[in-house]
Amino acid sequence: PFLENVIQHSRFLSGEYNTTFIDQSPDLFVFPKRKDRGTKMLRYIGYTTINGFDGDGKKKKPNFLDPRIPSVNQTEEYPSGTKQILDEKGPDGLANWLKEQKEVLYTDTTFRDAHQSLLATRVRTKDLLHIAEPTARLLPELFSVEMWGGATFDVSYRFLKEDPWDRLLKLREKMPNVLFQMLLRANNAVGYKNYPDNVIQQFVEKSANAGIDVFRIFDSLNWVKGMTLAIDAVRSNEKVAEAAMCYTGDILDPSRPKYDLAYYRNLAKELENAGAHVLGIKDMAGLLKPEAAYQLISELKESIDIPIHLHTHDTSGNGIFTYAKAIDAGVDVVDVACGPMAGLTSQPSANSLYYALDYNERKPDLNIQSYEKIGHYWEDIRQYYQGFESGMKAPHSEIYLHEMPGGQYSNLRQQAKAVGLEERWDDVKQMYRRVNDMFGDIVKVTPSSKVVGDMALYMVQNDLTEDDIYERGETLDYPDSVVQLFQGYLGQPYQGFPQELQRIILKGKEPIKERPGELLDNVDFHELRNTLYQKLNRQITSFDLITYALYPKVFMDYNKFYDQYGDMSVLDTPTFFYGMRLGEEIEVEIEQGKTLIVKLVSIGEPQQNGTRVIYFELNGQPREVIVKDES
Ligand code: 3PY
Ligand code: ZN
Repeated sequence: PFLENVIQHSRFLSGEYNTTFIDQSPDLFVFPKRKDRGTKMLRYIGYTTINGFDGDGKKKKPNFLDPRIPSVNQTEEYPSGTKQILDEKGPDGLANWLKEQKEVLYTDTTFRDAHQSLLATRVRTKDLLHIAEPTARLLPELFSVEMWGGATFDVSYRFLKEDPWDRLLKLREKMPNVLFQMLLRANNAVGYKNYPDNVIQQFVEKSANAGIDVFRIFDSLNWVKGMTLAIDAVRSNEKVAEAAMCYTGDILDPSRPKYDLAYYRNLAKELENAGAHVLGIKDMAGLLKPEAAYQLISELKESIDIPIHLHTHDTSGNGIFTYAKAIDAGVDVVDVACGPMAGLTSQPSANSLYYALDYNERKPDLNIQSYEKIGHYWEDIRQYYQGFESGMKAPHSEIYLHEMPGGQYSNLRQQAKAVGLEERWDDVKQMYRRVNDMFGDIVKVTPSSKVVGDMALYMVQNDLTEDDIYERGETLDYPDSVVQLFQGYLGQPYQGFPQELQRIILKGKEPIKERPGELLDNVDFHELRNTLYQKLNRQITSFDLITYALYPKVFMDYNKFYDQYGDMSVLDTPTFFYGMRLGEEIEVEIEQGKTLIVKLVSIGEPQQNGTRVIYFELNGQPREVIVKDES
């Protein structure tokens, strides 16, 4: 077990060790108590069988077909890809290589934004791992795979009870040839607020060590001053800094002059000067219309030297048309998702765009049959997550009116439902736009989009109009996020905050003008390590430490779950979400070469104290667990 501990150690896997590694890592000598792993797992399965996932109510477990996994020869060497170009030539060399390509390149977002936008970010590591190697072997021509960051970090711990660092390390092993890309919310890292500078620097360093190559960095107000720290951190780790400008408004609409072509041209220049290797255009709501895309990309191709990477969401159904125009104008890379995980609030389909570019000299150089086979897997896997679908069934052109980002639409709808506003969803959408205009027409992307959503819900819930805010706004208590935005804690919007509204919301509080990180003390990681050690009573990895700095409560809750149930990332997804059917038998590989066979034999009647006894067989031996029936 010692050797096993070493080779599975996150620092070993990430190459982050030296000769003192063993001396300084007493956790290598802490061997887990194996004997109760089975019982803990049965407790989880029993609880979920009775109460549903996360106690969310029992649901009948459907009969899912085994997913179709394309076969690949695992003994062959991997075909070389963009990862090898970065490793050989460095980030500047990679950017130059990119500019020389005649064909448009693809970033595949299926492992991150696609499921963030369609399935509430719920796709589990296990399901990613099964398709990771076929994807890397069959699609080595991809520019990158976006597989980390954004909401995946938080959701992994909070809902899926898995460690996102583990996801990154394991995927990296299976995909050694294609660049790994993440979405970094600049000084908000993978959270919703500004963090101290050394937290951002540490986070970037650890992510780079663990396998991220391309960091797409954006600020939720397009505030360049809020992005330079992250750009510098990525550069000093010799990774690719893709600085992104978030697209809002409509450059061709004369009635929306705030975000015109000149605005984006200047912003792109600033980002290039700030050290970006690649310029990202992050159209998070899918507002970039085809003609605007053509003019924007043509203009930027003239005015900057770095390659351009375009991201959109297909909410309106116009995504392929927008990409086709952007490709005609010379965009270097576009973000797409594998067919069955594409469209609507997700990215446009990789497969459809490929065919749309038939006989076009910029058609991507890849094997479309491979994409189709990989698509079969996603088609099957998506069934597991049907409980998280947003319910949007058709292209949604109202996006041009309310401008909600792809990932927010279903989320806000859930939030509205939770506060009893399901029937007033149309009002919420309209109010979202109204709030945007009241706030001075701001960029709406995590976390600024959340603030607009919070304010819209607050106003609809309390039957407040815009006039009410100006007339008696000083007597109202606004959501914390709204106050913080107007205090400047998310940075400064282009052309400033509307002053009258700022005065009303802040009620005498002074807003800040500095970068919030300048006012925050750096975290003392040494002290934090001791604190965490006291709490967890185990050796603390550097990944644990940075996670705790970002999300203390989420991380502690995750550890509590882990103590109670163990590592549930080993369960198959249907069992993880639905538990088991009576008489069903499953196999669980709890570690390489060690498989448990679990059978659900019977479920006892509820007891006086609200518990039930669940009878299992574990490797043929009877076992019972007692679980609380929450119904
Ligand atoms: C995120 O920040 O998670 C986003 O995807 C924003 O578009
Ligand atoms: Zn997106």
